Amino acid sequence: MSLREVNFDGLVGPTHNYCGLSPGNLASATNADAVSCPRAAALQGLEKMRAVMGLGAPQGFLPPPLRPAAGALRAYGFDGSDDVVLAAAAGEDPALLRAACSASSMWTANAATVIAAPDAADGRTHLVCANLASMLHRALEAADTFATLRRVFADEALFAVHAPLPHGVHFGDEGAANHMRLAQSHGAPGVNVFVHGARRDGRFPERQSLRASQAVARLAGVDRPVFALQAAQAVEAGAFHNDVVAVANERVLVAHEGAFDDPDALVDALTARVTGFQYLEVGGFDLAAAVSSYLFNSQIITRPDGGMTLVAPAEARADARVWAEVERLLAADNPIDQALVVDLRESMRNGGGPACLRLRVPLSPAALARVDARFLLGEARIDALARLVERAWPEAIAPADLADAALWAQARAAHAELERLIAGWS
Ligand code: SUG
Repeated sequence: MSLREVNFDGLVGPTHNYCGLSPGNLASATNADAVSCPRAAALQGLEKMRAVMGLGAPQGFLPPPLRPAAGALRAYGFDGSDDVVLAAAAGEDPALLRAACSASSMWTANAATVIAAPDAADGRTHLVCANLASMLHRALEAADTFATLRRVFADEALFAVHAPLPHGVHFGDEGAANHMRLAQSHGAPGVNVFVHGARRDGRFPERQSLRASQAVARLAGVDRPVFALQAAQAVEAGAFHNDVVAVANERVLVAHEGAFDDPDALVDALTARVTGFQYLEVGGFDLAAAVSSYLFNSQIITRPDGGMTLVAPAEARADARVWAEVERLLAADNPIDQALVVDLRESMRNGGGPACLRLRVPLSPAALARVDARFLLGEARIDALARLVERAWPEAIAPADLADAALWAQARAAHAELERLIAGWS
């Protein structure tokens, strides 16, 4: 089957802010209470989409849900108009208000786990919406993301969009950030690797549970899924998702030597099942540098000429030891022969690099033709989104602004304008 990988990036929403909401995510904790720049954040994301598109990869996007999520707060007993609800939450439960203001849906690697059609029992592309149960602000995303995915992938003959797993306290699921598809090429049948945590009493929560990964594999009917435990020291170093320490593309897996609890077992399983499998282990720097540089959160894009480009965050380029390892990789005998550096500083300061910002969906030409075309991008649409962001997104937000009705009104207006723009593309 001929499949192309389409990247669906999250458009950064107008309320992007730094509230330190994610324990175990060191960037989020370090930048707690800093002033954010939503306009710059969204523009940086759009330029990254443009850069990836420039490599010949089809690009889509997922729009942000309306934030603050006044509607979600009603379930907790707040009543009245949206502004009354938000003002009451600001007074009575400021942490809940902050969660309801988060723009964290931008990190679409956590929107769902995607199982490619050739790997699913019924031959459809499966998207299992993540419940993101371990963090309140992220759990609030799940219902909106489910609705968005159903909108974009509406054709049930080709797509199966699954609801978030219920009872997330037992089935914590963080989506594609903990899933890797290894295959000789995008179109070949793949081996699906699900990386998970465990209850190991460390300092930080282990956000992906094995049971959730097993459930996702069952829902899509994955043949012989591989389950791999994250190394405890990786979680303790701040690898709250596997995509902070490992990245795969087609037959290549690039990982820090400290990423997995049992790397040999994983490499043996993949060597046995993926034609031409190459494990590119990186060990020239420690896990702390892996987490601060986010090298492994690079995207690896297969170009039309068959070579692969590493789309790396500027923070990786800025670390001499890390970049020396990149140069070694580029020079070595493997398909990655080019690096492209992108500036995602605003997202990075909340722990979200290039790969966090995109959901990969491998699609046949027939399936791509059935994706809602309003969510597929070309240069002109990126330009139009950038113009809207320049006009309507706040320039800066300090955490105290999240309780300001003027910001809520600006965010609502920006969201409405975005929806109008998208509607005009139909
Ligand atoms: O879930 N940060 C996100 C970052 C997600 C990155 N995704 C991947 N690794 N795929 C998180 O921790 C910070 C929000 C705040 O602190 O305001 C946040 O949610």
